Amino acid sequence: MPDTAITDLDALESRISADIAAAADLAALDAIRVSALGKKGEVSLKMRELGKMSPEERQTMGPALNGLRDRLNTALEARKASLEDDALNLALARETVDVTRPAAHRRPGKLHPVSQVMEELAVIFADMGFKVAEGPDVEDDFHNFTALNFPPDHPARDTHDTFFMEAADGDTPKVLRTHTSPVQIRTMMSEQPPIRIIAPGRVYRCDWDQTHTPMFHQVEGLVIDKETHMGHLKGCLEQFVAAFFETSDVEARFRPHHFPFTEPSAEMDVRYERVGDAVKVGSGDKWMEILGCGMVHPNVIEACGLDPEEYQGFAFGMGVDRLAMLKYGMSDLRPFFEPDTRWSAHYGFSPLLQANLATGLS
Ligand code: 2U9
Repeated sequence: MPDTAITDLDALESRISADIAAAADLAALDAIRVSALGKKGEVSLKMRELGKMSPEERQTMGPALNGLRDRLNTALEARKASLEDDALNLALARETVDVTRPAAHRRPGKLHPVSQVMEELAVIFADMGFKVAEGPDVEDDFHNFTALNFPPDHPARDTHDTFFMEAADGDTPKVLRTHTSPVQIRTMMSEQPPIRIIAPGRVYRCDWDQTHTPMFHQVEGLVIDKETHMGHLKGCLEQFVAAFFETSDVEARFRPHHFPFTEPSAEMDVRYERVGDAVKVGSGDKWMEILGCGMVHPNVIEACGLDPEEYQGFAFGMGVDRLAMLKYGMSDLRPFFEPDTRWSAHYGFSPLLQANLATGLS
């Protein structure tokens, strides 16, 4: 009798082991565990019969059944670990990232018009040999005012225009830069001419109404060399306007003006007409002020440690927000500084298209 019973157990073990090996997934494997070792499983039922056996039978069948249960548990654990490995490998294979795939165009972000115009300006001036220079937003009085030939009582230093910062103990008082000109001062003090730079960036003035925001964007330019004159300034700025407004007929006029840091100083107007919301430069009967400029004041050259008898130069400055509004037909400045995604979807630019002079700026 025990011999037949042992043969039955061998057959049972072979069948269940084969089922375990063939289990396709964790759910199927668990079903096999329950049908073999669960409360009413085949092996459990056989163990329950031990109580009805004679002591001799029990002596053979007890260890045989215990051994069978242990081996099945081991086989179940091993198969479970292997199925979990397979599932993980499958997930990892599915989740691989193909870095060569083009970006999905479902909801691409947009480049802000100010960033777009900044890039266009960098491309245009790089073509004329200018480098981009940057400096801190928090400046000291010397770099923001004194070195730029602002007299001590100049109205621009007034608290109404300038954000003054509280100085830390023992530190020199600081201001939020009111223009990017301190970047050019720093460059002149640290580099030898010839210098050709543009300084794009944020500037701050205590002014807040329909056409002014307390932070706005400027690009200024500076050329310092021997024998630089107004003809260079005029040629450079006319070439810039032609490239920026993508036209070959720029008609410019220079009106005398005053800045502390340039002498002589001028404002540059260009002939234009309105076409829809945007402006067309080169035709029409209106004049539009585009930028300020001039020959760098000898006092500024001297304040930076250079000899004004040996070096001269020209400089210019313009508001980037206004340039963006003119070129891309935006009549309101306020949305520039608001997180409205409908506005940026409409007026924004593709971040994947780089401005360049060969195939077009925008
Ligand atoms: C150095 C020497 C000279 C920078 C210049 C202007 C003229 C100018 C305004 C335009 C509109 C600022 O954004 S705006 O309000 N700027 O008209 N800026 S010349 O002259 C410099 C700068 C640095 C060392």
